[in-house]
Amino acid sequence: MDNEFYGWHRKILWVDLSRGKHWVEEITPDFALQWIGGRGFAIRILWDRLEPGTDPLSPDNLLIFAVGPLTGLPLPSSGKLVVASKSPLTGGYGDGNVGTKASVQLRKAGYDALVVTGKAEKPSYIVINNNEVEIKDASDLWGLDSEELDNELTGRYGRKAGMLYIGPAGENLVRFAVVMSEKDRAGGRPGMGAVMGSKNLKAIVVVGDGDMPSKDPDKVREIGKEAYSDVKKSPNYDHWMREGTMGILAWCQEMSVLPTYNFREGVFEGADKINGAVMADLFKVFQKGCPQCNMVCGNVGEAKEGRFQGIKAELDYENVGMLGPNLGIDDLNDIIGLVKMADNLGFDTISLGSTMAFATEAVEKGLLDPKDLNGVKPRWGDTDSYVNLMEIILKGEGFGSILKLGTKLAAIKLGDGAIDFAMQVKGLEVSAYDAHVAHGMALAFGTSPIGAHHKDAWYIYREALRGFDVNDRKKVEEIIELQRIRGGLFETFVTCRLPFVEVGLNLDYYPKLLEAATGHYLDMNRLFNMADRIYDLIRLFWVREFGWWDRKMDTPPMRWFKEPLTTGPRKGAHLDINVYNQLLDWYYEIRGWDRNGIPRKSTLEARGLANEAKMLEDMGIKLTP
Ligand code: PTT
Ligand code: SF4
Repeated sequence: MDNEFYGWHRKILWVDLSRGKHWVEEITPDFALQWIGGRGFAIRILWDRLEPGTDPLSPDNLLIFAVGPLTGLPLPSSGKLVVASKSPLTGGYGDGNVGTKASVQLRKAGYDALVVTGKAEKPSYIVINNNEVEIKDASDLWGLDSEELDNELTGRYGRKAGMLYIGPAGENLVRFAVVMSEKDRAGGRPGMGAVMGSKNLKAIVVVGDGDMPSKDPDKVREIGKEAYSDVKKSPNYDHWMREGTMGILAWCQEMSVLPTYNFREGVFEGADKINGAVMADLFKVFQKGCPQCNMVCGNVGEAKEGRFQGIKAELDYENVGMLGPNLGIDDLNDIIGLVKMADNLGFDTISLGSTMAFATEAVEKGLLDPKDLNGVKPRWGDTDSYVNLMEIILKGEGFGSILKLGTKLAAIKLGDGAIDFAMQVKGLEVSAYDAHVAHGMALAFGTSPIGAHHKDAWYIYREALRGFDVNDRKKVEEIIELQRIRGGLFETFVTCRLPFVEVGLNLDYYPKLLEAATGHYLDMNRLFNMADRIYDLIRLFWVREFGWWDRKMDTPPMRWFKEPLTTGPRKGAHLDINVYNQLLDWYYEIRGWDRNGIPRKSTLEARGLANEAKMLEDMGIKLTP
């Protein structure tokens, strides 16, 4: 069987920064076929190799970069990579997805994944040049921002080199620091940048010259070519190329789901000044994208006036939503400046926007004294106050030392009901969709395997089409289906999901491409089963870390239940806890989990996770049969 095994290098590169050593571990064909790559590899490695209870910022935590069997191949939008770790923001499983040359270079260098453990004695960076691996001194790079660092490393290693790095936020262990690449690609919202910083690891540079293994490269090229052509034929293609993810902002306003003033409202009075059309007409100066993509969506806008005049930044919807309306800012010139600061410093824009909005409201309500923010008084729409607040969070000054831990811990520290307006689930801040009107999207946030991210099930669009007020079992089935496709298939094959989501690329391409690349055809049933196995194992990981679980952990912030919208066409709307609980019951039932959200023993056995079930029982965690 081994000789006929294609599609994977079957090699995982381990680097131990404490001991200054590296080695390669081989994975078996069974491992590859069961877990495919990306998120599948990541959770399996974390489950097997991370000691339960490890402090996420200790040397023992593992930082994993994993590609998949389709990554880097000549097919739509395949230049992606998953970064994963035990999260310092949530205490559970965390991951993110970065579009970067580093994904392709890692494959060409001959690896399916890189796992970093230990902590370097002094600031360091790793250089991987095919099978040569060096740990180098990064004392002169420490403190550089993303732009400076990228320029410096490009000067040293050339444009071909793939790079992953952290900004000062990662160095300062801000719990929502991301891993950056190519100046403005970002991944690992649940603090993967802080994990990198805790290891004294400033950057990873990868250069590869080898082949990417495929069973039938001609077939991959042929199917890939057809898929590229379908992408371009999509009726939405031209609009997508013009506005990218920003195209959704006007729709969010229309639907009352645009996060406004810390998710108090779903419509923003300044929305018309910052939407996709305005971005494309008045601010866009060029667009860029990830490797192998023919629908590039990195729209770079330039500030035309004001304090940030001449600054350029990539304008994705989430960045604009969270650093615009959610802070009451209606000027794209200012938003560009804030996004650029976040990219350069290496903050996650979503959690940053949410944390600054939380602080604004806490000050407004008298729960937080500006004196504890070094005199900075954050105010809706006041960009200068947010520039200053960002610095305070970065440096951990005053209450900034708590805000840098994210909204959940900050709310616990403040008490007095602050947790109701800390817009997070499991500790990860909600992405840029207000869910006052949307029980389905609320459930998607509640059950996302990393905390409140939209990546696994961006259900809001489908939910609007079906009707926000139809809260039936089918809604839950659709959410789970999306989780299987987006969180399962795309995060393990490791390609961008946007060809499927935004221009409607037929999903049938993916099993066919997998077969051409690996020689194994997995139909949708088998793929969904694989996705469910991953979801189960991720949930077990959380339960193992926490030692308990209950449905509150899968419930979105109380603001959406208790405080109706006060403006816009859906004025008065709010979530209903009984409706939410019914949806959650159905969700658990369909997944084969018990009423507390813990996978049943029978479910785990059916998925080949009997040993993992036994481990939990040995730890004293009772599983329902
Ligand atoms: C993703 C999250 C998102 S989701 C956005 S914008 W989006 C934010 N982008 C940030 C940024 O930029 N700078 C910054 N400092 N922080 C940021 N945090 C936010 O991170 C991204 C694209 C986008 S743009 C999306 S939806 C899709 N996400 C994919 C995914 O998750 N999986 C997948 N297989 N394909 C995807 N394709 C799309 O990729 P996280 P990127 Mg990102 C400036 O990282 O942790 O997953 O959070 O990766 O290379 O920047 O591409 O409207
Ligand atoms: Fe990257 Fe956008 Fe292309 Fe996806 S669609 S690969 S995020 S440029």
